[in-house]
Amino acid sequence: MTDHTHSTTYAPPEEFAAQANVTAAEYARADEDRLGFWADKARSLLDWETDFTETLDWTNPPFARWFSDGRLNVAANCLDRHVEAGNGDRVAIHFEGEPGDTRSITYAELTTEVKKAANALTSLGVTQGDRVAIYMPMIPETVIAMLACARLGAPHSVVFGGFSSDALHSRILDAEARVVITADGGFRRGKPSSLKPAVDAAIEKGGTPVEHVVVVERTGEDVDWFDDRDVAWSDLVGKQSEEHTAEAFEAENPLYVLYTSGTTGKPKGILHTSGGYLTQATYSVFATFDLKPETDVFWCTADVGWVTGHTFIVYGPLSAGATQVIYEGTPDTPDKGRWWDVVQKYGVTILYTAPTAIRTCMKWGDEIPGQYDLSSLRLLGSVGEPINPEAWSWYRSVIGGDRCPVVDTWWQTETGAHMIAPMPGAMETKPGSSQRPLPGISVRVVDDEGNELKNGEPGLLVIDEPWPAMLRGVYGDPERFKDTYWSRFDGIYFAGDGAKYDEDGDIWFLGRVDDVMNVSGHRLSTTEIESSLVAHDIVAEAAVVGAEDETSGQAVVAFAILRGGIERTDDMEERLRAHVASDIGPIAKPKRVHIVDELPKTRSGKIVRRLLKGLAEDKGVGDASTLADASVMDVISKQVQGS
Ligand code: 6R9
Repeated sequence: MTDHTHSTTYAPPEEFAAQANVTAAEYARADEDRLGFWADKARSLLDWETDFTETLDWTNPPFARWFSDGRLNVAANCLDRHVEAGNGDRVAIHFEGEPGDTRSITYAELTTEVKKAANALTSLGVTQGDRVAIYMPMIPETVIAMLACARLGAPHSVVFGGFSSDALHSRILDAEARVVITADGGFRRGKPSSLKPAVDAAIEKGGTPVEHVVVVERTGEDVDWFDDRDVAWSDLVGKQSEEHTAEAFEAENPLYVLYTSGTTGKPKGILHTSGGYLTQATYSVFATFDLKPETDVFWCTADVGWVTGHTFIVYGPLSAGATQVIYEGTPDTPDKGRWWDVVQKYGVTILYTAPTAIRTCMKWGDEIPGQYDLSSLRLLGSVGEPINPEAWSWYRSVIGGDRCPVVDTWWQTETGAHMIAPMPGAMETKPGSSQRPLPGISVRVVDDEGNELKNGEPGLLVIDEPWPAMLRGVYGDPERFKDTYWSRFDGIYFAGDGAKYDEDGDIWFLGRVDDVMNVSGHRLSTTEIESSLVAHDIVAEAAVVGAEDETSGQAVVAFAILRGGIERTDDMEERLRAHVASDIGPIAKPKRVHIVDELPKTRSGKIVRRLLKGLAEDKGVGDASTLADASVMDVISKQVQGS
């Protein structure tokens, strides 16, 4: 059997290691005194109006309190302090609109805009503790709105702009938001894509406490207007004073509620608070991304509607004083070179994106990035799914010119910030592995009984010590918080991911636990078989499911998308089955490999294997409403029936 964990590792370039923010000594320092380490980080990375005396209160687990008698203002840490330190002229945001309009906003300008927006929200009656829903495209006003809420101590709940009015309705209800901030729409795939009508429809459904809807004009499209509740952002914010003093709030003041893309059941409102979250978010940016605020240009391609956008577009980079790029639209508008054009244009040095995007670019072919100057890049990051070694290697060589370390960062909405990722200047990086917990973070891989599995067997990832950016609960539902995360193993956080150690002690993720297959009594990981398929030179992307099977319990059924320019032939399925069998072992040989044009993905790019499982088991398509594009299931379904 080929073990994908026996891979080449890559040492950082010498110059990179020599200037790195984090060296190997940091692990030892954190291991010696974990709480002392985080207390130092909180004090050195953030400005506190009142210092804290207690680092962690864990007397009432699983409800943690970090730095709880300290006081700070999160927005002032992201804005005012940089201006006061003389960096007001530094660009905070290079905004690139999809149609090609651009704006560069300095820290001084962003601070002024946030002060005005905070005054505007105050004029609508928003005060500490009030929830504000935000339903926006990827434009600077989204960041301004979030920071204005933070400045007032009013938790925001950002709802991804691609979600339906139903999803928005249930989230507004659950969060009891009295104010919604939205836009007429944004630009996607070369045309305006509306948002305000979904807000109107959500309120129409009834039962919401919404009193005010603030509307940013972005596309200029006509929208319905309700004088009793709608107000234009430009009118409301435009007339406000530029003076606003940020009040300090306690470290545990709620910062935001973010609903996780639940596959089943009511979405969970993940609650994050201020001091601990901002400490670990800021640390992640300096440690994993090795940020040098004076010289780097950081670009996280996520949407701000996901946790990755919260932590790595808004709070982490701005608290760290970074210059970053925000791009509004899709990677193939007006053509498939758009991302690389953005990298070249702004001299992006650190790029953070998802495996699904990397595989899509692989599929489009090396010639496209090859037309651009990507030499500004010095570090590449990945997040969202296990990254196949093949995609990792492609990313490193084609995008990173064989010179940029690649950091695969494992974390969750619930963890708030990075948990497992290599420190790029302190170790060799390894294709496909997230490697080690960050300094100050403690995790284990355990079996069903909670015994640690050090020997390479697949198990479950748990976090066995509280961490500063941990979720503080499920909004309004403490029982669900305990049941979901803390009941599987007593007092230990259960992440829901399968994982294993390799012989070097590096961690490999095997997909969600519900993605682990059991074929004839053998536990097989969907991720491993997908990686094997993607390593074949005709395959761009693959998804694998365990379909019910009379003889083997589950059978491996694969769905594969061909690379650009490869013509479909009759022998392909057989070749791919044989490839997996020789690569991983006969037990992993797929029963079927369906060649398809699309895979079902959520709006954050995660493959929804549940739907493919339904198809593979002949049970029909199932509920496709969480998909970015619900029509892909029809396409796939026809292709599967025809093959
Ligand atoms: C940040 C984010 C969390 C789930 C997580 C895991 C998967 C994320 C990963 C990864 C393997 C990585 N995941 N990063 N799996 N390697 N580097 O994506 O948050 O949307 O809450 O998803 O995503 O399954 O449990 P969220």
